[in-house]
Amino acid sequence: MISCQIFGNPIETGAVVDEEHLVSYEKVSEESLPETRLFSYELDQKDIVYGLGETMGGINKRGKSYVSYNTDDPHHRQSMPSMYGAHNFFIIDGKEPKGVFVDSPARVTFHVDVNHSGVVEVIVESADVKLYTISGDGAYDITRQFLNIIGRSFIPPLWAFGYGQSRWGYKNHKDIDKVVAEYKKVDIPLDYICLDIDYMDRYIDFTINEKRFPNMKEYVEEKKKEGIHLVPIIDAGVKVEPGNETYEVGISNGYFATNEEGGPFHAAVWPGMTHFPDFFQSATREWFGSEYHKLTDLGFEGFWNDMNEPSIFYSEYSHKQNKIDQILDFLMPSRAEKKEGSKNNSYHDYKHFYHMVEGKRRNHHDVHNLFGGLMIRASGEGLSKLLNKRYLLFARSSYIGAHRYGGIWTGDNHSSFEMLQQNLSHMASLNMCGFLYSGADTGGFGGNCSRELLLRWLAFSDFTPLMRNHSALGTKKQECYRYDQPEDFKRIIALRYRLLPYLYSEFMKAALNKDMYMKPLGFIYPNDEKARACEDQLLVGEGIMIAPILEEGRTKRKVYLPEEMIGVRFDGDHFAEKKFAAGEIEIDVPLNEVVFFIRKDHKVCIANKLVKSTKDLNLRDVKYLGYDVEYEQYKDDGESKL
Ligand code: MIG
Repeated sequence: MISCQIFGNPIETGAVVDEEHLVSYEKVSEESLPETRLFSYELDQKDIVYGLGETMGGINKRGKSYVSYNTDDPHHRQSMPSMYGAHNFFIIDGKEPKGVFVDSPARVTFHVDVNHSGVVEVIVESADVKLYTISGDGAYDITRQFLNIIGRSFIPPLWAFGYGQSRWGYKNHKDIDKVVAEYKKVDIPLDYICLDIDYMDRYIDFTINEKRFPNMKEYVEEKKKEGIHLVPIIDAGVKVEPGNETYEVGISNGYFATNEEGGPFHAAVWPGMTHFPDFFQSATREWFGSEYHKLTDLGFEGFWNDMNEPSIFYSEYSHKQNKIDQILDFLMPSRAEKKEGSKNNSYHDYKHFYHMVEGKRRNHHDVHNLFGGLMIRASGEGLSKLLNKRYLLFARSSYIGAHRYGGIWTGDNHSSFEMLQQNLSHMASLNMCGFLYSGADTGGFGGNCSRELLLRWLAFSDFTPLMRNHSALGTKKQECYRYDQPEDFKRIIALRYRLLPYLYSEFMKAALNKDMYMKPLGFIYPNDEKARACEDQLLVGEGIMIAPILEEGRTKRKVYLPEEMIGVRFDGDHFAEKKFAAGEIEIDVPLNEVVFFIRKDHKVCIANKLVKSTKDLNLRDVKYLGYDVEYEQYKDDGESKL
């Protein structure tokens, strides 16, 4: 049962599509209210609070406050209230389980049992809001109802499930060729390489630096023949420069967001001064989406969207303000701590930033959380018109609803085991709000990644739909071939490619049936307290449970089996199976092996042969592991639209 209370005059965010008319609507107040406590609930001691998508912390969100206010802050830490996305859906799983979705593009604060208060409170800054509440038979049922009303997840092509290599710092075709050649040399499969901002002409969207990539069209084609897709980045800001066609067309058609005087809003990001497309207007979305033809014409079929919070380095407003701000922050450290966000999200910038929303001028601050998601929508809608097959798209900032047009990655994490654990928790909560195609920067973006951490992280990423090794400029280079004994990396990545027939089948079934691909244990074993409390294991599709090593220096770990399962150990070549009774066991997991579990009465299909890229993968050439039952494998050509 889903009901929606409408307060004031909320704008249409596009989060809920409700194609089956499952929601009953009720207008609660005609007027917009000021900052309001929208929801409050007293928890029982055993209640679990699941959800909130891309927020820091564990699978159970109790004990913290979270603020939906999309923020580019590359110093990920447990105490940060906001990340890049606004995913205002959570579930209180107790005696009377309840799902709540706060549909508002403004700032929303969630206090979830802070200091053991036992209370969940939701505070909205703007009470023009739709409040959805969902009752049902437990957390899983409620999530499925929610996924039903927000619509089907984005579905990328099969190659997007391969292993991808990325790094901020690849400058030209020689750098890319080297990555391809080195991966070949160590015989590790690879499906795509991301092009970060340096492929562009001076960071100008939809351009190519022709000195660095002289014949891009031929080059893209040549790489595709080798089984490698190139995936360029597109940033939110369009460089202000006469001669930049995107800028000129944008200006003459009024496609850019404005300042108080009604002229285009200026702010500096990578290209220098930029204007931001006003993604709130459908004409702007259509135009920006069609700009991708400049890249699809060159043969590109996959893209990533960055800086779409939007992230702003400075503007004329924050610049003036910054000095005063800095002095005040220095004099009053508590003031600095209280201000949410980092240097790239300034209230002083956003205050001067306006959009046309449903025919009215609105200040950016009031609709902030929707900006990034609308860029995903513009890009996705454009790409589906331009290509007659599926596209890959993943972005940084998002709002629920954008999951229908693209996936997301979780931004600038760093090389630490804590971030690997965070990646696992994120997969649970992101799946709850439809972002099935997601993943983190494997190995960590900031900092230097050790051999041990990269191997353990890859062993987890083997199961996440987006499996991309990405790192920041200036950090230790993180490609697998740079570490000792690359054959160990090959063993771990080989598991991904052998398991692809199952992983792809389960992802596709989840997407097509509006289901989750990865789930917390408590969703499937709701009456098992140990399963409910489990923060370091996940279910992958219908049949697999994973229990990765998430701590440094460990080669053993405890695993909780809620029911009898078959443990599978993969050493790079062979799959050894062993049955375990329900209960707690301890397993050995050397650095170059992966162990996972097959649920009782389930089976898993694996590729007979290890391929070098999904180009050569035959989804029909499989054998089975696990129990002697039927398995219905989803198969298709991996690229036709659905
Ligand atoms: O200000 O394009 O999160 O993945 O490598 C940094 C450079 C901009 C942030 C992204 C990261 C990317 C980087 N970008």
